[in-house]
Amino acid sequence: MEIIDWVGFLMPYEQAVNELKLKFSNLASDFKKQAQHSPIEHVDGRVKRVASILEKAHRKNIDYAHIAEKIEDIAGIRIICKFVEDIDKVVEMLHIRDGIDLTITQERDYITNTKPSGYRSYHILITYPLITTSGPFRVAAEIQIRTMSMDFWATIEHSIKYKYSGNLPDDLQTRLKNAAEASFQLDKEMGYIRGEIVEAQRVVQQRNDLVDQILRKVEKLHFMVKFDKANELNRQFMEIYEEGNLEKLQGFNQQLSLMAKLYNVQHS
Ligand code: 0O2
Repeated sequence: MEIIDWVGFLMPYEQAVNELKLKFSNLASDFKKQAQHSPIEHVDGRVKRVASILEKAHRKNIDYAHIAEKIEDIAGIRIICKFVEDIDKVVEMLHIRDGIDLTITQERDYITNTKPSGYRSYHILITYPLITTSGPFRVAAEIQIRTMSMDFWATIEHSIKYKYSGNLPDDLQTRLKNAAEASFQLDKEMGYIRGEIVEAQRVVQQRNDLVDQILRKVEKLHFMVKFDKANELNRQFMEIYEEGNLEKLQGFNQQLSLMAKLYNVQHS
């Protein structure tokens, strides 16, 4: 049997995981910077461990020479969302990228078609182009899109299944099924109050941004023009902040902008 150079074999997959993770994380930051709800909560990625690749090859009767073509989830990206609705948005965004910086080869909707185990997640299989030292190259990758609740369940179930090598005792299987149902109900309930949650997040984000802007301006006024009333501004800020009135904070921020203009202080 031919010896596989695993380090060299896995290198392009690592590159693909790193690039894809960065792309989707940047997308999430863009939404947040524009004070919009990001359908992407966070992004994880991993290259399958050699032991898991060998186990899968053995389970599916795949010859070692065909591992690269037949095992399509050696590179894996996981996009975690808050709401089920966000999953549709992420899928839509991936469709837009299809043929641009990735190519979709297959989709598996385990949300509509929940697996008998109770597993829910949306899988998109892709090929991803890489430029390596030996030239252009396409690697297969699997993107799993799921809510936090689906992810929690899947992670727990995966480790339990691993511990029992797939042969779960009946009572454990029943409990996991119940937990899958609870996870489904949680997603449903959160979906009903999605609007409220998104609005609350927007207000918190807006308040945090305002506080950052105000403190930056006070700091600049203090250090750049030795503004002797900086302490007084800080006191006023704390008073308004503790009152928790967003409009007053906005007004105070505008007042500081005028002051900064008057003293010719550049601020971002
Ligand atoms: P790992 O360790 O996460 O990489 P199939 O063709 O259906 O027999 P295949 O090719 O594995 O199987 O595809 P499938 O079913 O879409 O599964 C791909 C991955 O989805 C799995 O990879 C798991 O990560 C996840 N998954 C699928 N079913 C379940 C499930 O019932 N429970 C949990 N927790 N995860 C699941 P691996 O290689 O199995 O595992």
